[in-house]
Amino acid sequence: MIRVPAGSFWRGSDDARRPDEAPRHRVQLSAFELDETLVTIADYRAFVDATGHRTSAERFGYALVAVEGMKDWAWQRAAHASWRRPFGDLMEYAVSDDLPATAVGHDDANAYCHFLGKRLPTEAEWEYAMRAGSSDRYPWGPTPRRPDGRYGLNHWQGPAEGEEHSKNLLDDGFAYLSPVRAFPPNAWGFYDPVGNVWQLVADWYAPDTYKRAAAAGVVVDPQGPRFGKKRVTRGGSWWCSARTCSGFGLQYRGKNVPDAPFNNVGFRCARSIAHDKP
Ligand SMILES: [Ca+2]
Repeated sequence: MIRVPAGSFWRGSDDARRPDEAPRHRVQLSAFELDETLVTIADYRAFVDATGHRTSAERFGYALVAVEGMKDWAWQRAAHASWRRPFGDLMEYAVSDDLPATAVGHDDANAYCHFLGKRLPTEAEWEYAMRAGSSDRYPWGPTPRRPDGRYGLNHWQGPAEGEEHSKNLLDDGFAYLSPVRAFPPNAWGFYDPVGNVWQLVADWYAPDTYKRAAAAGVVVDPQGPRFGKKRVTRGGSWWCSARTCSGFGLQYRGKNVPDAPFNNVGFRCARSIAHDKP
């Protein structure tokens, strides 16, 4: 894990394209620790071997899966898909231990973190750590390409507009999931700060979270609303393309039904540090 010292950052934007990203406000955080990579298939297997945990996908008998050639938003129920086999019976797919564990619901992620004495990061902790000081859409700047011209995150590069997902041009090197250290880390050492998989965080989603926080002045260690129907996901995934999904990046607030097992959703764990208040 990487220790993130207490600090503060500006969250949201006054001219955001989406209302739930406004307004800009100051967030102050206590120190915490956070996994430097996404939880991998090997990590999750060790947890399941020790506890016998069954994920929501395993109880349902399917996970929600997207594949090349599929229409946008036409996610399919792939039989026998789970963290062990992210595409289930829908597609032959070579699984390796260093891919992120996917097709897990919020409870499945929580159970893993708690087993290790950890927890999911809050939405604010996630953004602070993934930004690593950046105020741009990506940790390295305003576009998906890093200053060296290479793509900095695993997302989807498709052909012409309107048929984005008909073919994966593979410009970033990966059709689907990528190993958790495949792309360079951000300035604080966190891998996959954006892209590869959406990342589950602790908070319930509400469209007015930022408005409430801003009304309180400087908000300290925000936890999000006490209740909700969907949980926040952040960062964007391998399925996000330039035109069909504006979600990949540091600002977009995704949301999922808690037990929905998508094969483009994963997580990393955090741990509180008792001292060192902001
Ligand atoms: Ca890709």
